[in-house]
Amino acid sequence: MPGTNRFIGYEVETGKEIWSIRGLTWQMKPTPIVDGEVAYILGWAGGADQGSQENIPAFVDILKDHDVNKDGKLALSEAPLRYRKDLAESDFNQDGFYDRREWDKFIEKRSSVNSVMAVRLGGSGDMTAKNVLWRYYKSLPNATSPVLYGNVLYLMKEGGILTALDAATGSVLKQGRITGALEFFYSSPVAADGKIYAASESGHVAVIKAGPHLGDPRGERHGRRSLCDARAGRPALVYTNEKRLVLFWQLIADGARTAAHPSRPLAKGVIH
Ligand SMILES: [Ca+2]
Ligand SMILES: [Ca+2]
Repeated sequence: MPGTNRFIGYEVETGKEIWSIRGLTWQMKPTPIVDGEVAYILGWAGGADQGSQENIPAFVDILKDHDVNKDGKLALSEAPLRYRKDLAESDFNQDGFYDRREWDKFIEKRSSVNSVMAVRLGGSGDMTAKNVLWRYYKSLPNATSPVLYGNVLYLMKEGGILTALDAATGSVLKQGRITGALEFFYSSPVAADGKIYAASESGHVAVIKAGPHLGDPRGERHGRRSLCDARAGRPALVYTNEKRLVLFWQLIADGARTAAHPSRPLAKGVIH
């Protein structure tokens, strides 16, 4: 299960933590993919792209220099100015002060790095050094989950940028923009019938030939705005015939209600 900064394996019967992987970003939205013994975990959070990390002093050191009234606590007003904006979210018990635990979590947050990573499952304790197979740091989606299809991992980023990664190594096979859908993507793409289907916020559904070369990505408007405004995660099922594309959306925001939305017939030539 992915959480703030760690991917954790729990014992199903008891919920006891068995192993973990460090290095996740601090705000996880996409759903990880598990394929056999390997999991693919994507996370993107504001201020955590590679290169924007900060070395925050340890709690004992920050108290030494900034506990002005010497009460053994760090008030927000005592914190260095450059930390205050980010610190607001780290006062977990909302008492206006930062204790050791809250400060340690702030250090972890400001050192976390956005990435998509492949990890081998299993082990015991901290498996970060042994089980991280690869990480990739660029063109990461904020909300959409990746799709693994064949040996390719697809990332659908807002702005209509689709990246195909070699699932074995994390290297980029192809990256391109989806013509006609250069906009936000909140619902996750799905794969079926040799194609990737991606629906944008305003209802453009792009059909892209799967594989390392991505064909020629194009978008055509087939959905309705309300459909994609649900920001509902991944369509549960997609099938096509010669004239019609059908998407079944899992409406998480509506309490696990499933809806089917047959689209207008596909324009000739959209499927590559
Ligand atoms: Ca103080
Ligand atoms: Ca506090």
